[in-house]
Amino acid sequence: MTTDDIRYHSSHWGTFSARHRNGTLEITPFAKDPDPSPVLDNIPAALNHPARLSKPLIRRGWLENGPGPDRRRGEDDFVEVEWDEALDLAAKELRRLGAGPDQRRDGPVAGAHVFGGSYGWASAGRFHHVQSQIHRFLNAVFGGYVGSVDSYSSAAGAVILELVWGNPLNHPPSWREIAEDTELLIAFGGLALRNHSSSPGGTSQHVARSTLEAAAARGCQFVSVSPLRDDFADLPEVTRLAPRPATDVALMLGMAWHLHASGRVDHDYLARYTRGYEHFEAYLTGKADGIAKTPEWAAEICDLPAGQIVDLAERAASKRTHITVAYSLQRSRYGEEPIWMALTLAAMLGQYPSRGAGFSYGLASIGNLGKPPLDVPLPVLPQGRNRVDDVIPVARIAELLLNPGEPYTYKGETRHYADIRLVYWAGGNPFHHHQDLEKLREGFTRPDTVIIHESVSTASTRYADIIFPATLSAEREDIGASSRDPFMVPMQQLAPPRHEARDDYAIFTELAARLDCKEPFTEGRTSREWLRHMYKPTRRALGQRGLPAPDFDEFMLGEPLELPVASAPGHMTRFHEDPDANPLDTPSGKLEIWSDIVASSGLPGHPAWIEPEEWLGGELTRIHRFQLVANQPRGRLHSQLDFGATSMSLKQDGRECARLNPQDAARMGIQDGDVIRLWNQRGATLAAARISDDLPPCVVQLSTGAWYAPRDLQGSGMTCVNGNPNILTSDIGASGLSQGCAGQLTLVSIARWDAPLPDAVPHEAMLQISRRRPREAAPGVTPSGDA
Ligand SMILES: Nc1nc2c(c(=O)[nH]1)N[C@H]1C(S)=C(S)[C@@H](COP(=O)(O)OP(=O)(O)OC[C@H]3O[C@@H](n4cnc5c(=O)[nH]c(N)nc54)[C@H](O)[C@@H]3O)O[C@H]1N2
Ligand SMILES: Nc1nc2c(c(=O)[nH]1)N[C@H]1C(S)=C(S)[C@@H](COP(=O)(O)OP(=O)(O)OC[C@H]3O[C@@H](n4cnc5c(=O)[nH]c(N)nc54)[C@H](O)[C@@H]3O)O[C@H]1N2
Ligand SMILES: [Mo]
Repeated sequence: MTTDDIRYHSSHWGTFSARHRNGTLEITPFAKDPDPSPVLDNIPAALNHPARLSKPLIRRGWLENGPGPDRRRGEDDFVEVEWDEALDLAAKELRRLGAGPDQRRDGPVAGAHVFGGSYGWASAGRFHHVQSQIHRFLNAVFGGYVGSVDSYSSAAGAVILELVWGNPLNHPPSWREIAEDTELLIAFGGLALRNHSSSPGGTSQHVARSTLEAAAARGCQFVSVSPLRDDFADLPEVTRLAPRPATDVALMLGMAWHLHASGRVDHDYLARYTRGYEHFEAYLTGKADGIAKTPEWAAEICDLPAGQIVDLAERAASKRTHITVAYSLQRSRYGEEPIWMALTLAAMLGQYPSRGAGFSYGLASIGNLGKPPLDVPLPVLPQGRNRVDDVIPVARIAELLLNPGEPYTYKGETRHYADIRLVYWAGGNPFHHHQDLEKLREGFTRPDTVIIHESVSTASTRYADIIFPATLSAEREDIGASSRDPFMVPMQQLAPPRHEARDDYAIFTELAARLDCKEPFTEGRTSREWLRHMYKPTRRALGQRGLPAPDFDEFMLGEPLELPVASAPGHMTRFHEDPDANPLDTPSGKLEIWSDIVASSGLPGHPAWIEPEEWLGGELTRIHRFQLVANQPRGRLHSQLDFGATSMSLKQDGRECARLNPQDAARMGIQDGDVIRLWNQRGATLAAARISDDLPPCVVQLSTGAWYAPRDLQGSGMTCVNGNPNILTSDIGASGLSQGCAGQLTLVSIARWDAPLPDAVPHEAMLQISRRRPREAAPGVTPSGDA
């Protein structure tokens, strides 16, 4: 590549161009992006970072003793081996577990003992998207795998909405309506611009800021309901309410009671479009349980003045109001309830059929959701057929590994956990994303073998037996596109693969060949041939619409290509026009304020306030008095590129920072910059204190994403020295209905750390890697790196 050679690429947090200058990669955000994300600046450090994995690694205990459950997994060192040896050993193990061409016939499926749910965000790019790759591979060689459903992003919310509203993806919000028509936007969980930075598959235009500014200029008012001030942009006309975390349902019930008591409920709307309001009304008024959900009742729970609750209800009733709920509210115990209650509140207001009014889910969380859908198909890599009819709700991973055969409930059914012998993970970081990491550690001792593909030595690689070093997206070419983003990006290769890293596709191809399954996996195509093939449907559709439709080679050498968007009215609009002709995809075809399925799952059949175990109004505050908010990090996407410039600039000595309120800090003698210990019954973590008025007393915020580095510290027990909050969070399901991730909120204690301070563990020191001694080499294999 010459110094002036500018190339395009895409990431989940933005489209960009890049060129090499003076030995570094210089990144320029896409010119048509009005508000690029600072997270882009994490990319340059990644290419040559010492945390990059350079050769395949095998865990010593596995290499010496073979597969099997092993408590040393996570403690052991790793031996560097040559590619051929690693691939041979992996293929031999996959074969032992049943992989091979026989799995393509009918009959029992070996994949029933393979967990391939492999949750994670991977990278942008339609072909190298490694979740698609791993599923295709496991289908090809094992006939299938135990998968996962829902996501850590949205599980309780997705499950409840599917039952009472229809699939939320069919009812996307619209930035345009907010810019043009909304008069009052009430955002539960706020609408954090930092979160808008990322959308799965990539985003070429960050539009939240300009949309909110346009709405504000038109006179739209905003209410941000959130414990953090910076969960909403600094605009005029923002009312900020900070109820106790996890009490939004009570707040909404107080508003609903006021609407009821003041005759502001739109009964015509309820009769025409909804089902079961009478059950809810009996609960609201106390006819059912003797407790009227008055603003005063709500005020006690939320710790907000009742007058503010009444005022919010009045404002909502007198303006064209849009209620949006962030995903964060459902990543919580009984996380179904705030989502369902917000939908119910919007229905009671009855303005839903008006443009810009009504309800939306996730507008604050995934920026592309509010953009119009595309009018052409995008390139897709087919995943093949999974013959194993067994999935876990994604956040049950530790339970799955610990409790084979045990029952659990999901969506009103009882199911049983599979017996997993092989865990194969690529494109995710479970020791980032899961809760109660000490429990997950225990779970990972159980399988016979754990295989991971990674480009860097994340915490999860430490719990593997075989680690294959993968390329970064920047080291390969691909097509970047996402279903609601208007640009398709030629992802041009920015750098050659580092060390011996290989593309996931190349790794799977080599394994498939050793298992006599190469043809079904590759269909005879190279990566480039796949890209060319996958590009065809999009090109054809562009041509049919008379739009510019460059051929594949032209596209790959060109600039991001603008795609047409669909203008047909959304399903909710059609439903409101004629609910009988265009019913919702719910059991009754209506918006369900009462759901028989929910009622049969052990939860109330209508939205309700259910006291969680860990909240600031509960008993447990006698032991742990702070509410930890473990939200998404400002400076990176999850744990990805945590060593990058933006992410590192927000740390102190390589350690994550936690924010707390000045009153709390003063009482505990904590100064800005002191290291604090946060702990509870599950574990402890160290973080650097940042004292801030942006959050209320008794709330502490520590975002996710610091690389988990547990140390058994004297007097503190198992302690993450890097500041990962998931050693503290609980992995209990949101409820027996959804079993969703409830990791957002946890009760913790806090104190200044006065003992000798252990250093944070640098990213490149997560694994203990040994060069192999010559006598250890397998027969016929040349030992590596022992010169
Ligand atoms: N307490 C708490 N926990 C949470 C959350 C919370 O709010 N609170 N949020 C949850 C949410 S919403 C989510 S989505 C999850 C996110 O959890 P994850 O999606 O697991 O997190 P990432 O850090 O994005 O992990 C992606 C991994 O894939 C690797 N990778 C990227 N590209 C490639 C590739 O091409 N090939 C291979 N082989 N590997 C690749 C990266 O290096 C990285 O390690 O975390 C969840 N965890
Ligand atoms: N920069 C950046 N952006 C991201 C991501 C990232 O890792 N980094 N991750 C992306 C992903 S995968 C997802 S799923 C989305 C997630 O999107 P969200 O789930 O919406 O994001 P969070 O930051 O976890 O939470 C948003 C805010 O909700 C508030 N909150 C927490 N609990 C409560 C509560 O009980 N009541 C109220 N009213 N507010 C509460 C917190 O103050 C928090 O800052 O973000 C995406 N965007
Ligand atoms: Mo997410």
